[in-house]
Amino acid sequence: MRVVRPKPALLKSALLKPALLLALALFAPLPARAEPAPPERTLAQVKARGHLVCGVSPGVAGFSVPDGQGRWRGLDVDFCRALAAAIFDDPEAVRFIPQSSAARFTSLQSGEIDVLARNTTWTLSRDTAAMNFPAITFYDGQGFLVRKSLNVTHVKQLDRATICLQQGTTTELNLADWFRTRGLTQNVVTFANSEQTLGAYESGRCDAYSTDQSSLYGERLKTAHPDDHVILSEAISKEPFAPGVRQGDDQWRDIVAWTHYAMIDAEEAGIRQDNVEQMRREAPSPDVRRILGLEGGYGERLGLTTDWAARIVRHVGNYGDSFARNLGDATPLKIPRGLNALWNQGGLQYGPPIR
Ligand SMILES: N[C@@H](CCC(=O)N[C@@H](CS)C(=O)NCC(=O)O)C(=O)O
Repeated sequence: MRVVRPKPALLKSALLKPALLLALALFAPLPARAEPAPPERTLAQVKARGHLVCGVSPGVAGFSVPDGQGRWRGLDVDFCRALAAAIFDDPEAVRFIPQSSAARFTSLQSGEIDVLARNTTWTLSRDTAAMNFPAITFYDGQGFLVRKSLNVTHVKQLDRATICLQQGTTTELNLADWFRTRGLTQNVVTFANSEQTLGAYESGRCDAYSTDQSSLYGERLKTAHPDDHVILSEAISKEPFAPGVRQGDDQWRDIVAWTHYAMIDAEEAGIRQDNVEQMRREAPSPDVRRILGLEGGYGERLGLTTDWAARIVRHVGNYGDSFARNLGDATPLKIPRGLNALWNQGGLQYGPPIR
């Protein structure tokens, strides 16, 4: 509330006019109102608990999926481990809670999870629904998986086709918009999870399976005969994936944002998981020194330690390390860097400076 103080001239005349004086008394500056309750301090809660609680997808290859030993793996999983590394110097200090598409936002709101790292698209309606999206960790778009035998190469050839997709996602509205604006007809069948959606597609119930292109790489490999299916090259939407946090905790929002930027900036500066110790010893440039905490107290400004970013790269790697390990050419998925290349290599991944 803005407090309006009476001007001196007005005060003077008020002394002469008791009625005005009374009015002024009534509108006199109120005692300062109680400050709003301090925002929830997620970092303090995480530290007190001794581990991070991270909401992830139940099973999207390359992003978050338990391996044969039950160990969670993927780009989103690495992001949570990077946060745990920055906070605890321990990438294992994190508990993963699988989240369905429909329940993920409620889990964040209720405080069940500290952060949602789950192939989740940043949209205005989600951003204004009591959550924030601190940084884009993966740029994607909505795609289509179809049988090669259909001989479809463009999405518009799916006019009147039956398309399987998942409830509680951005997919349904994108599809309706795209088909309607082109005067095309779509028959949509929706399912509660990706297992059911893929099952329906494989059984022939639908002509196409539509979701984020990055998910379709893994879904295709789950089919009995991956070579019988193709992912169309066209994307019909923008799907910027970002971790989600609750509104009202700027410190936590900063930590989540800068964990991603530290991984991007480290890649740009040539600091990798396999050379981070050598980089710390040799500290070849001011940029490297600042990122690795040899110069300036940037980690402390986040409520972390000086070596927060060094911890991230040592335990998890830079963004390129994580991308290569989970999605790149050395993995079965072979997802191109594309829009997720660094900004100076033709992509969109751009970390603000650590300084
Ligand atoms: N990026 C989209 C879609 C995210 C999404 O939920 N995708 C599904 C389809 S692959 C998924 O992750 N399913 C995992 C599951 O049900 O196990 C969004 O944020 O709405």
